[in-house]
Amino acid sequence: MLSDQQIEAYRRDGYLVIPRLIQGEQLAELRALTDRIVGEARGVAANDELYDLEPSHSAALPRVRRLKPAIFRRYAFFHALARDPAITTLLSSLLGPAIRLHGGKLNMKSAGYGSPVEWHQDWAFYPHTNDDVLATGIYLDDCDVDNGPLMVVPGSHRGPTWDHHADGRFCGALDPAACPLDLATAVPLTGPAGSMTIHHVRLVHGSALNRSNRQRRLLLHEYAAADAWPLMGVADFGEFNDRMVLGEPTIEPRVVPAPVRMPLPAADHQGSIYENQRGAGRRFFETYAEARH
Ligand SMILES: O=C(O)CCC(=O)C(=O)O
Repeated sequence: MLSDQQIEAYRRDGYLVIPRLIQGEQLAELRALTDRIVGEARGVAANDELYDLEPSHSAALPRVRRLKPAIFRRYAFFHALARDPAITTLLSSLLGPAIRLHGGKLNMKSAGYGSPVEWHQDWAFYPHTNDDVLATGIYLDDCDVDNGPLMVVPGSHRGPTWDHHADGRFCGALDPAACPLDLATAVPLTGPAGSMTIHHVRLVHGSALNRSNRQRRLLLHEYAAADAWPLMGVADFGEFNDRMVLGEPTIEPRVVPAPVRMPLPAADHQGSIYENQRGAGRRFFETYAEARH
């Protein structure tokens, strides 16, 4: 369980880092399996159900940007890790006794060219009936300020839900020039391999291009309290309930007055946050990376 101090910090700042949560054989298997799946991208020509590819990817020189949610269906290891009691027990301190997995993915951020993720709130992608929703991120590699750590704006989860649209369509990124957010207060979430970050669904976050010579892989899991129902609807009720990772499901959503904007009309570039953000025309992290190097 989390301590009272950790719970208080999460409520105030919107994030936590749990150092070295995943260790030993479990971490070794996570890294080895990821290497194997990425190796199998050789020969893949275009984005598909499993792979989101860097713009510079070619079948001969595979460059994977993200492993998509299909990893949880295809690989028992990833399916089990998202449900590991070491994680769900911690999260019950924040989300209560009944928790559903909303989704997840593994972002690669490879050495030298790993793509940035522009500032955004996950809530803009998947608003729910209440905001007891968060994402965890497990670092597969040691992560410091140079290899593209997740960056968060403390306390921003208690503020507005910012506009994530451009030219009248959802684009998955907010416009820092149009939001009175002090990005100078952003904090990098760093830690040794196996550390786990936790961020609130409304927290503003992003990450820079990885120009270091070390990769930074981050396994993201999104979790919701069972009574937080997605406003975009439930396509398959059986599958929805199969994603319960702790406690019992409910058909009685809890509704709270959190500020919401719907991710509609849908992005021009569907597929992943990287694809969505192509429509943003905002490239905060390009100049950020230039300034740091
Ligand atoms: O990989 C990262 O650094 C950030 C990822 C993220 O925020 C997302 O995919 O929603």
